[in-house]
Amino acid sequence: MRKIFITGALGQIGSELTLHLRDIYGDDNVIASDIKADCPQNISGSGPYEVLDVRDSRSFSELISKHKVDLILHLAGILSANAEKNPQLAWDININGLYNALEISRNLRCSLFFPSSIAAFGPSTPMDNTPQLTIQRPTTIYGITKVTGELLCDYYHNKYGIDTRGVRFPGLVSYDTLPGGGTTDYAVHIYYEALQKRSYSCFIKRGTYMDMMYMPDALEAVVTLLEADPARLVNRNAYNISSMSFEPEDIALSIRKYLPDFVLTYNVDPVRQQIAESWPNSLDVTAAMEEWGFCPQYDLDAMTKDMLEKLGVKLSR
Ligand code: NAD
Ligand code: AKB
Repeated sequence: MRKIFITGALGQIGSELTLHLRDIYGDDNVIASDIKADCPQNISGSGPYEVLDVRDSRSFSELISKHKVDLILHLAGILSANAEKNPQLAWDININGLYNALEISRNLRCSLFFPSSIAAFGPSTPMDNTPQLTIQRPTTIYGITKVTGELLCDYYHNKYGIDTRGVRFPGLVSYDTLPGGGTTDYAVHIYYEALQKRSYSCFIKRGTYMDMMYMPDALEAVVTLLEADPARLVNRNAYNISSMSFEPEDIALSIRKYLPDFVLTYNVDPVRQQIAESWPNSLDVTAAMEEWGFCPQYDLDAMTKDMLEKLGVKLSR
């Protein structure tokens, strides 16, 4: 059985991925970690939890040895909007944290999963049906750390034979844990405020398309890639994945199918708008489908239905 160590496990992805992986691989085989000392009971009560700053290479390495880990899922990081507020911190955590994870993987012979992002593309990238292999000249510090991460993972695979794998996640929509300071966060906040206030003031401009995916499809994609036959993984570190592309009016229309009085207004944030405009409108996900069977289930309306149901229950507690 695999021994899996997750960094940044209390974030939007990790808080759900930890529990999903514990269901599959066994509670004791999935060690969650985060820089935060306060860990929710559903994570700390169902399996091991360690406090770790991924920049502390000695503690990181000791934990990997202590738990006899063979696979690191490196989720710790600073997302796009927060990264623009403090680019030096974003570089430190996103790059030095990843470097530590890669060096530990080399020294202790672990496999490594690293999530890249649609942010790894930039304004000179073809915007529609963005190819798997294309121009990558991002203009955000977050995107620069993601391209660097993709290349570092390629390097460690080619030079040291480390089994590195990764995807370029689109914006992820979920109801369990709020997103951690990104540009696509509006697509989560809109559901909360639709239920709580029947209105939402959007910081992204009408007509701005970005790729998105519902969290259950993201969790399934990670497991499918981790279990994939390595011989088939040509683009192993940075698969384009996505299941929908929409702009704010599309998600408002979808919400109105269930909440007809929902009102969408705009109060555009220039920083996040500029970031959004530098990212693709829609990705070509053919490589992920062909090389490891990526097969998302949720389109926009299916996601809206499930989000409103599950979030409604959560908010009424
Ligand atoms: P998040 O911001 O919700 O969570 C990140 C976690 O990392 C937080 O719990 C935070 O406490 C932790 N962290 C921050 N600095 C740390 C440090 N120095 N040491 C240890 N932990 C630290 O992010 P997320 O949405 O869960 O994203 C996880 C990864 O997936 C990130 O690399 C992100 O870039 C990538 N990603 C996310 C999305 C998305 O829409 N959620 C999309 C594309 C890529
Ligand atoms: C962000 O908006 O920063 C993230 C991402 C797409 O990487 N959700």
